[in-house]
Amino acid sequence: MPRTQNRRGKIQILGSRSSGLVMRDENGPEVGWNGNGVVAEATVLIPDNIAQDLSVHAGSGQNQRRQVEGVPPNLSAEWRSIVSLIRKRLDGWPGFVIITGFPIGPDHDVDYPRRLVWRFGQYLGQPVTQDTLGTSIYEVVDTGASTEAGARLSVTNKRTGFHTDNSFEKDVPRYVALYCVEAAESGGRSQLISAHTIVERLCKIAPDVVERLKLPVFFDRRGGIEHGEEPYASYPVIDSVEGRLVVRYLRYYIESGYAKAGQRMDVETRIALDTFDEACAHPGLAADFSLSRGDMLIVDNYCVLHNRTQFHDDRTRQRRLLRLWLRPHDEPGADSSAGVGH
Ligand SMILES: O=C(O)CCC(=O)C(=O)O
Ligand SMILES: [Fe+2]
Repeated sequence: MPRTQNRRGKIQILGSRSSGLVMRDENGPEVGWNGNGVVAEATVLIPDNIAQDLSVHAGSGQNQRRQVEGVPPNLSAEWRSIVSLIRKRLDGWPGFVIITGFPIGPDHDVDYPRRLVWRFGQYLGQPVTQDTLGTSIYEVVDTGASTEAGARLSVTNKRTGFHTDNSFEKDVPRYVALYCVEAAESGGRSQLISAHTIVERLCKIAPDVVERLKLPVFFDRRGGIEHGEEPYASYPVIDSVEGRLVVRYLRYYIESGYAKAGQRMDVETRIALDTFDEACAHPGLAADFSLSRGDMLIVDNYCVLHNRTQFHDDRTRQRRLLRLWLRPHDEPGADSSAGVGH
């Protein structure tokens, strides 16, 4: 039985089953899957009557000050059971959830989606900041900025490549939530891949690659730095925290991380990263779907990589997603108001 092990924990690979492979983190549930078969299981529809309840709460108070409120003490039993189903999908198998049925109509004011994600997000976890400005609700929109000039991929219309968010900072946010306010005219599909599936595959076909990826590589911090800090950092791609697999990856930022660190990437590292990319590109491994207006995707950012395909906007309407990074309420440190990274 292949087995990966690193500094802080163990990831045990148990075998495979038809819907994907079965792995067990030391402290985690069975995880690992491939293909689109999981999408239906990962989809949660919010029934109309319950959705209306959220809509009423999010419906007023334009530009109100956003306080971190946590789970409302009077949250209804229906909501509690939906939240627990979502947490089950996120913390167990398959490690992501697509939530449909959030009310979003033409009459809602522009700030309404922000209030809605802010309120709903806190049913699941505590929002953490996403940049040096302290942004907690981050707009994913094509601003026309250039990645060559230092912009993050999330503000362009480019394919992002399979990645995990904030891979270049010490604290990796556990949940990444993306709420679709407007879909693109074309493209902008979501693709997800199980890190467990990739690691298991690599253990089988290229164990030396796994060994290399457990050692640090450079990452570009993409502007997320305070005065005097280095613009790059180094972390392993394959790591674990308290027995859970944690993958940090974004190939473009790794390439520019080496450039910023003034380091040449050695051949062994390049082969390891290429092999990781090839594993992600292996046919049939990724779940592939489109988010429609009003849908929310949430991934366990420790062990599910996401890719956004290139997109094209309508001349009058831009694709727009709102992104939250959440720390589950029951995770250590969740009651602190400090954000992750920068
Ligand atoms: O545009 C998307 O669908 C997601 C972009 C992305 O990966 C992110 O904002 O983290
Ligand atoms: Fe992302």
